[in-house]
Amino acid sequence: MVKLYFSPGACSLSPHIVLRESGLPFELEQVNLQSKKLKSGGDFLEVNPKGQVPVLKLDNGDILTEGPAIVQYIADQKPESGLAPKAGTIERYHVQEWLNFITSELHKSFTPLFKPNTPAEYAQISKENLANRFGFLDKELGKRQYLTGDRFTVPDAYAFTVVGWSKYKDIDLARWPNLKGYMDRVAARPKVQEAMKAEGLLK
Ligand SMILES: N[C@@H](CCC(=O)N[C@@H](CS)C(=O)NCC(=O)O)C(=O)O
Repeated sequence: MVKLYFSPGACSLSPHIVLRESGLPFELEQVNLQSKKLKSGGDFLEVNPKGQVPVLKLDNGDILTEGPAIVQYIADQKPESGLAPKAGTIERYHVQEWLNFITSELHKSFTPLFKPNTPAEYAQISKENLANRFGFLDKELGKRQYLTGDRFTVPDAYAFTVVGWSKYKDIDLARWPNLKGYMDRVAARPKVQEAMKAEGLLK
């Protein structure tokens, strides 16, 4: 069985959602990102020297890091789930295009907002960059239900996770109604609810 190393509400929520959406059996191992210790005991840096979640430990013991790679690996274990189109197709490249956009333009613009030593002006620039990207997302989501079409694929789990951090940083999504509607739509999915409950993010 694969094992997902996660921290509640962190970017590891994305592969956690994808695991539940895929139906692949898995177990969870909680990580303390400050102390780099595993909840069950043990040193997380021995699992991932980068000290970051998500990490997926495969059945054969291999370790896979980097969220965009992990979600595609999971989707490819269950191609019938439709969570990612077949590798090599233009539809798959569009999935990768979204994953790359989310990781580089959204995820890493949020990171300084969570660091206590980020200067206020830098935080302000990060928030402006995010607002600009949210404007783009809002236009795209005016055209379709999910990022790549009318069905949920792996970048939706990632976008939902990262855009969801807005609530911790006083960014009101009501400014972008299509994006807000999309967040509500993803949040209502039963497997998304299950993942959030398992991480203690929902009652
Ligand atoms: N490039 C990595 C970044 C992962 C990442 O930023 N993880 C954060 C949580 S959202 C983390 O583990 N932070 C702790 C740290 O960097 O020490 C990926 O895309 O998976």
